[in-house]
Amino acid sequence: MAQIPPYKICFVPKSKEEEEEDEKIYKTYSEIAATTLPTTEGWTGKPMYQYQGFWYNSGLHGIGPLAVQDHFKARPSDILLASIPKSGTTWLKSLAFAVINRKSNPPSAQQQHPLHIFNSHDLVPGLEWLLYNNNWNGNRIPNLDVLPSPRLFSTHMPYSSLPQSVALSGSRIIYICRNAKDNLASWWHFLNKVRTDLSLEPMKLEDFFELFCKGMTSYGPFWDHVMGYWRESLERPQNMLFLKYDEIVAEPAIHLKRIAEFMGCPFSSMEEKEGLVDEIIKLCSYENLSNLAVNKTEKNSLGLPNSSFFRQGKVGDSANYLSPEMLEQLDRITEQKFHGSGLTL
Ligand code: PAP
Repeated sequence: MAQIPPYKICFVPKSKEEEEEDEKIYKTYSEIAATTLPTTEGWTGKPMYQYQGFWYNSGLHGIGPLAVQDHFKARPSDILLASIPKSGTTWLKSLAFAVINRKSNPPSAQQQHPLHIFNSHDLVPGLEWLLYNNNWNGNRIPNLDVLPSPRLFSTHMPYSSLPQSVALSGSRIIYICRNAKDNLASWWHFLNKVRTDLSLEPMKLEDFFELFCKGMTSYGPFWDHVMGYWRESLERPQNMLFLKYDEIVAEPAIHLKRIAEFMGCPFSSMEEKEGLVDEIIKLCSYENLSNLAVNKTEKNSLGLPNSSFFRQGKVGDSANYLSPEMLEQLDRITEQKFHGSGLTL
């Protein structure tokens, strides 16, 4: 039987008055979203709304982003794993969790390791789509004070929409991104899996491609999302580590060590000699995680099968689906959008 994910302690019982207050808060956000924000048809069958320049899927994330802005208070020791979906979030969460908890949960623990018991999304909870997501949390604002430091969270929200306390507290952010072509292909497969589960017709690649290029997919525009974090990583490198999926695939050990150092727990030479870096890479590898029972058979709190976060885990797979013209168009847009920024993907 599935175990209870650790983050659930944030939903401690509240008094009737507190519950009513939370309900009121979420009702206000729902009214704001329904009456003042631009909306369009979303791929889950529920509307998407545009908030501060980015699109959110109400069917999946509810009005979580609005609640995060007002209610999440970052601690200086917090570490936030940020990404636009389908950029390697599941992988980054596994790596970061395994690194920071390696003393209490050595990767050699095998079946006892939390990554064998939970999908990484349950170990590093998403702020807006899990903790503050009214679609499933029963309109309760979570109490994140009960979590011990350093707290690990994730978010898909754009940098410009994060609550001010993230920058003011000096908390750290690790951002992962992926080239637009593989990101798009991964998204398209994922959303059609979700649509099939919801008994909706699959979306044609051509239609999704058009939406992606217009920036009208969840958390899009893709390029603005990446650029927001890129700029911040240049401004505040001590607080923001900017990673690329394709580079981690090519040289996992180098990037794992960068992650550990950035998180404030670098590998000692003894740990390196003992092979800990390689052990963590192996534990978090696509091959290992995708074959674990928890990721093959169980669902996450939103009801999505954990298996939907694993498909291929390869670089360049988009070429098997997108036409040469589509690939070229994405390259062209990427070049235009990133021109002069120093960023290439
Ligand atoms: P999310 O933002 O919805 O959590 P995310 O984890 O960012 O999704 O992206 C899923 C992609 O990461 C999938 O890519 P694909 O569709 O091109 O195959 C998934 O296979 C890949 N992925 C998941 N886990 C790993 C891993 N351990 N190593 C490498 N890639 C992985």
